[in-house]
Amino acid sequence: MTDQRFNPLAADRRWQDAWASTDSFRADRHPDRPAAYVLEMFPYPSGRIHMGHVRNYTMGDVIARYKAMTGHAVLHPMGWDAFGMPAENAAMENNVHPGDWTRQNIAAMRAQLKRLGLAIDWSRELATCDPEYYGHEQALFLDLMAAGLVTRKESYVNWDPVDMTVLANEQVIDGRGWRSGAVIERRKLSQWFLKITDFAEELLDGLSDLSGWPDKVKLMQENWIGKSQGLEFRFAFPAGSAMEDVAVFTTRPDTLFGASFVAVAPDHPLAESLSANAPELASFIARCRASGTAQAELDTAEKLGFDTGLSVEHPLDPNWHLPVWVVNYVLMDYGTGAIFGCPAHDQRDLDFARKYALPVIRVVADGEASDAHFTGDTAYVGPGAIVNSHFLNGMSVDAAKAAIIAKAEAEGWGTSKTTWRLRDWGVSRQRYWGTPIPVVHCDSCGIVPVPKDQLPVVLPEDVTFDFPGNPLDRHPSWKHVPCPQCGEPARRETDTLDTFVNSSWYFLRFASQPSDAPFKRDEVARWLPVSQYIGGVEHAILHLLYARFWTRALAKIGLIDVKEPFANLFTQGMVTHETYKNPDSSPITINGDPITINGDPIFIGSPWLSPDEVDHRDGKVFSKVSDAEVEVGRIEKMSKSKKNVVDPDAIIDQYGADAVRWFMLSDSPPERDLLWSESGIEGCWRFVQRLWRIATAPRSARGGARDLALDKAAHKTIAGVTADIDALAFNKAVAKIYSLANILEKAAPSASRDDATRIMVLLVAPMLPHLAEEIWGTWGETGLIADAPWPVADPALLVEDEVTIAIQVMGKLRCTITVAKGMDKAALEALALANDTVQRLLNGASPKRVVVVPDRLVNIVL
Ligand code: ANZ
Ligand code: ZN
Repeated sequence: MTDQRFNPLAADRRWQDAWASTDSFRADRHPDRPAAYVLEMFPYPSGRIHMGHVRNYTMGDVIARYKAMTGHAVLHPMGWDAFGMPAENAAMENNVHPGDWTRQNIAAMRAQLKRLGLAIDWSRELATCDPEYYGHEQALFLDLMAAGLVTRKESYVNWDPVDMTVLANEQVIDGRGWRSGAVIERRKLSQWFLKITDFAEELLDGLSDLSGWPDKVKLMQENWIGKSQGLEFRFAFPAGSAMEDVAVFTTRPDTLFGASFVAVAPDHPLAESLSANAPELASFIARCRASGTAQAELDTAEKLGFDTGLSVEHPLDPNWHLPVWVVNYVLMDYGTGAIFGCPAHDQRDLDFARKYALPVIRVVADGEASDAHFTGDTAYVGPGAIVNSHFLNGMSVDAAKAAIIAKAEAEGWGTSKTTWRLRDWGVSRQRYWGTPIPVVHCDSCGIVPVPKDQLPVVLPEDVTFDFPGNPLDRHPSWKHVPCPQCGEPARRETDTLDTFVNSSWYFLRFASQPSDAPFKRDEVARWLPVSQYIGGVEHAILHLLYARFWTRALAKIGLIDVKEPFANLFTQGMVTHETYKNPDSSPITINGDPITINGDPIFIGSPWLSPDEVDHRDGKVFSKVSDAEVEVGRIEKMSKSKKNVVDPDAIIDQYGADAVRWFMLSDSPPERDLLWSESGIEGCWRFVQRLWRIATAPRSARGGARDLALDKAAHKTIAGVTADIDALAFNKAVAKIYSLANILEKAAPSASRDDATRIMVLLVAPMLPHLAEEIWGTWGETGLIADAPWPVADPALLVEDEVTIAIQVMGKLRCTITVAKGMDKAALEALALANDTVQRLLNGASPKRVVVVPDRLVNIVL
């Protein structure tokens, strides 16, 4: 006698133990099978798993289990992206060592992930903060260095003078450090760079082969790489001037007759040299430098300019002089660091020209509008005929571009030029919790790589975080080492690598983990490219571009044979929840005015309540604390700041892993957001119980008659679910399983029902693995269902052998009949005429004519 109910708490544990003790998910179990590498972006060990992780890992798990059942050797690993700032912040705030904090978080999150019953090969688990991992990373860095793909150069960085560190552009908010709040300075520092720009063309061209990637991600990468074709040319100062020409880059040489000024970046050598004798210009430049280096910030910031009083000659008309300005929106590190402004056809130039009352000349007709005098505050950037431009008049924009470039090249004052937005990747971080850059600075030998047999360069444990700056730099002994080349006293590099380096090759290390090398070449060849990669779209650019770059760079230096790491990419939607406004919290005020920080009011208590701090009654929501009614806020991505999070552990305790997994797959298409609801998870739990009842209902005596309709329904479900999982349309697969369950619930005992039930349980095994194993065991099947073969649909049972025929009288649809497919005309006509509705309409008369289209319709003409 089986239990009336499926008990997830007992079953989850039992099957997780069974999978572990039989090494069910070891990637090396089936060396003879074709490989399938299923990977979800590895988590940052922040402390606890959130629902976004649960959704991500459940999807990957369904694919991994499905691949195993369809005869693949599956690599489905898990690891930890374990370096980075939050660990150092925790160290500063709570006085814990970043390593201890990280490892505790890993332990907690590993335990949580295991409760989901993921089919992971835990023997390959890695953490990027392990010296075994980052030591190999250091070796790869040295290989890239030897190949000339690493450089050290001066560059402008965002410098936080309080935290004494370089900040990424995203960490500068309104010109201040995100953590310290200090005003950010632009500083020139010597930094390590990886030469990703050497691969710009390849990385761009390679996108066209990535047919398994979402178009939006490819487009974002394309824009980020930013290939621009245009003209580079020089503006000369009038004859007699000793000043050097100003080189500019433009993508719109067709607008050259619409030029109204020339502008250089504050860091342009011309601006710098002029500022030596112009204190006002010097202070203008200093003001520009006080803001961050982020493009987005510069694009939206107010346009500022300084008129140098100089002017240059127009290349096509030496009598036409253009004023030279220094402006804040031109960057030194793009193009040549100087532009000509054409306000009528560039919004930034127009904003600038209107502010400083510079001329605005139309040179591209906007429909009928062709007047040289341009009005309004919106630049015209569309296509059109060139106007007010001498020999270019009447040409299209493209034709005029080509004409000017040809003329410039023929006359020798300019050349056609390709410019890239992509910059070399600055990987230096003045932080402790990262991979030490494995070089030594020696006064006599310069920069000396640490010999490979001395790797890993291990982080010292005894560091302090009680004051700002880089703990590696101020450590009393760590950096003092003899030079590996001459043996004289020298200094270790104290910069560590950007954490994006850690995630740029972890997928290679998962494929094999030798101790004496980063990976085995043949294992990389066996497993890569990743068959299915899944993660958040927030990684569309940086992580995915860096990983593509590393893969190509390692291929170029001959370490691996694969060029693209991820054959198929899927970016899943977010998990969302209602927000609840705390009725018992109020803004802190002074004299009735709320106190704000960065524009946000400060509250007494949190302004939000979490889902378990509220009660739902009679369609309303109340605070559990005060019983006051709660205003329900917007549905938003689950986040700590809005407190609208649901803890996966608590949900698993209550409903079991399978119900949570089922919820993650149901309802929403996987690329869309998924709204978490209490009623939704309850519904999933009830469905798990229903499947248990269906599967454990008494079986028929063997050998009974077959139920053809049920056989067909079951095989159609196999075909449908298989196609849906292949397309990652998990919600559609779920819907098909619901309808088969409905049919089975009503079916009388028969051999067909037993077979269809078995099929259904196999089909849900990747999604509800604990329930499926429990049923499998109850049935006395041998082995684990995780190892069972995926059902195959019988093509004969997929054939649609009934069709619906429309019956029309005088062209008007009157009714339909269902008949065997392929029925001949005479039989169809007879059936139609015998139909009750038709008989009534005929009223004893005989039809003039009957038109029959087999398998489609019968039309009766009276
Ligand atoms: C004249 C012009 C006329 C431009 C016009 C645009 C429109 P993309 O496509 O992004 O490559 N530019 C060039 N160097 C710059 C720099 N260092 N900082 C800021 N802006 C710069 O953009 C190229 C265009 O951006 C160039 O074409 C230049 O302005 C500007 F109707 O030249 B254009
Ligand atoms: Zn030396």
